[in-house]
Amino acid sequence: MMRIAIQAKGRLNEESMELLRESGISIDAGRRLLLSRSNDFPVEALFLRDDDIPHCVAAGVADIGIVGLNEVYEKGYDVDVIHNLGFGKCRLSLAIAKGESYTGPSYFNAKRVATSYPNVLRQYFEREGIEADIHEISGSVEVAPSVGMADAIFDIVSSGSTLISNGLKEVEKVLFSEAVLIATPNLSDEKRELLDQLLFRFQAIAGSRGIKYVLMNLPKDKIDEVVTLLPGMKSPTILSLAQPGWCSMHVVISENELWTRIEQLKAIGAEDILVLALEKMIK
Ligand code: PRT
Ligand code: ZN
Repeated sequence: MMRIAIQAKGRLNEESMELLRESGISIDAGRRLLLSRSNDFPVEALFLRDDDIPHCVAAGVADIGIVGLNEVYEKGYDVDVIHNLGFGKCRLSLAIAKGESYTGPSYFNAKRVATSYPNVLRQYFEREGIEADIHEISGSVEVAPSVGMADAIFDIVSSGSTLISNGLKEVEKVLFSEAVLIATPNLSDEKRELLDQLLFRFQAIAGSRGIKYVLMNLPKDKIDEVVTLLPGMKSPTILSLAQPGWCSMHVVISENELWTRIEQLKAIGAEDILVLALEKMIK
């Protein structure tokens, strides 16, 4: 039995639970228990505040966990970062009042900077050789400059709209973060095997993101042209149709080039094109 630490509520909870669900691991979070067992995989979920996840995993209270990389770096505990999960993307950035002119990192010398991430910020200033005054505050960091508590802030930025609505501008992007899977450093062989099974499932899900499964009817003499158009395809699936000279061809196409490819396929002579969601791609 392996124990996975998950954020109890907040920005990472829903997508963490969804990732487990898509991996065939259903956990009944509805009952709001601290600890909840899955019936279909030897794993139990421990629901915690995100701040507590790195420590719990480092101490072996949980074997693995899903948490933002920002928290892993800030807390500094000894955990292995196993896999980037592709959600909860954000960055830790320095921001100053919109009207200030920014001259580079040396701007922060002798400035007061408010943040909930003092350790990441201290390391950045050390690397840059800057002596600033770090004020640790636990919330509402973005209002610190307007109330005269600080000259600048160091905080999580995602869309940037919180900065704009507080009259601030982002001037240095210090750390890019996303949700990551972390593990305690000394996993037993048995748990390592469970972790590998879990990773295999996560990778299959990640591999299918942004990919569509496309079926089309195509004159057989156009097969080579389509294969040239989509060179990534090792060997396309082709089925003969009852109508002589025609086949059904199946390909996978990445979502960001889907419409361009479909126009090209139509121009080649493809008809009755079906685009289907691809749930998992197992290589
Ligand atoms: O209760 P608990 O301690 O578990 O949760 P929390 O309130 O500490 O964290 P939570 O749920 O807000 O965030 C969890 C994790 O989500 C963070 O540690 C990041 O890894 C990640 N994440 C991704 C974000 C954001 N995007 C984000 N936009 N965390 C916070 N924000 C906040 C940010 O603090 C700022 O106030 O959103 C605002 C900025 O957003 P934009 O879009 O206006 O730039
Ligand atoms: Zn938190």
